[in-house]
Amino acid sequence: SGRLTLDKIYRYAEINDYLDELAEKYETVTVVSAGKSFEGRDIKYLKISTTNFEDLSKPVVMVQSMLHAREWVTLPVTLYAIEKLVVDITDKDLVDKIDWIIVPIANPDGYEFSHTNTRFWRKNRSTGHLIGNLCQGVDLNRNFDFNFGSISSNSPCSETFHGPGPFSEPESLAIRNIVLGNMNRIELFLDIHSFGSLILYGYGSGDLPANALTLNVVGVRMAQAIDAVKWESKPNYRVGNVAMILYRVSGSAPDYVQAIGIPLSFTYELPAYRNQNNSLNGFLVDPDFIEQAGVETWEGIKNGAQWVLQNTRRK
Ligand code: 0X9
Ligand code: ZN
Repeated sequence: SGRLTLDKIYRYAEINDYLDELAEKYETVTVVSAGKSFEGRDIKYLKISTTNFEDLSKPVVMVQSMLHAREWVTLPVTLYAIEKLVVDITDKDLVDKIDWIIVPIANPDGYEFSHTNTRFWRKNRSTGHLIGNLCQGVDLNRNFDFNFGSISSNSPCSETFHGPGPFSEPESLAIRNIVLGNMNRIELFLDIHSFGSLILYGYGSGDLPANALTLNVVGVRMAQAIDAVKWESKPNYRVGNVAMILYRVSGSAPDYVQAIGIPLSFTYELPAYRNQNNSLNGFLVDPDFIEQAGVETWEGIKNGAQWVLQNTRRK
């Protein structure tokens, strides 16, 4: 709508208002709540369709951000993608021939807490597992039901605490329900994080999905598209299996999504942009770099979506 600018990081309530405004103003946009967070905030997402989202003929690309609270730059990047899909459409086919699901704030409680209390908060804010009154929160990217608990922390105080059980958290359940509700249509799932300049595919155990070669081809194409956008001081993206090029994980969202049969599922780790002290910190991003992040990341998303268009199983 033009109301949001790319020079600041908006709060949860502002984002919700913006999503509602978009839905009012544009016929292509529907706002849905995927359910409530632990503290009762709606986990809102957009369905974008130029025809009718309920007619099931088009492939769906799903993008989510802010599963980890402190990774602030992932939010404006997703808002930028929404703008390119709704307001300032430069790639018409991607809008006409694909339906989109966009979840800008997958972890609203953690996100707000990172504004009001602890800037580097990562997890959600659940209390089901507290030790005394300490160690709130579960790492939502360890709480999904794939290899649950095998390569993540059992300790509530850990930053990678996996939670009391698979899908113990309302936020991961909400994401799961979106995916299951659109099971046969989602052909590309992008979970946007920061930082590392990485395009990662499964599995976190080091085992490869049956279509790992395709995942690699698509990931490399996305990385090349991002790297082709020329900005200063931008590291090249690396592409690969998460366990081979980053570390081993279990219970992650993209692994679950891949394992249940969505063809292409990636973690998209943005670069560490410069902060206001001119040093690199992936979490504290100088607002001057928000637009750059948005433009670059859109190149990657767009390229992945173009692959879906050319290879969709629905045509
Ligand atoms: O550890 C994580 O959850 C992700 N990195 S972060 O620094 N944003 O916390 C990486 C998860 C990668 N998992 C899969 N691609 N399966
Ligand atoms: Zn993350």
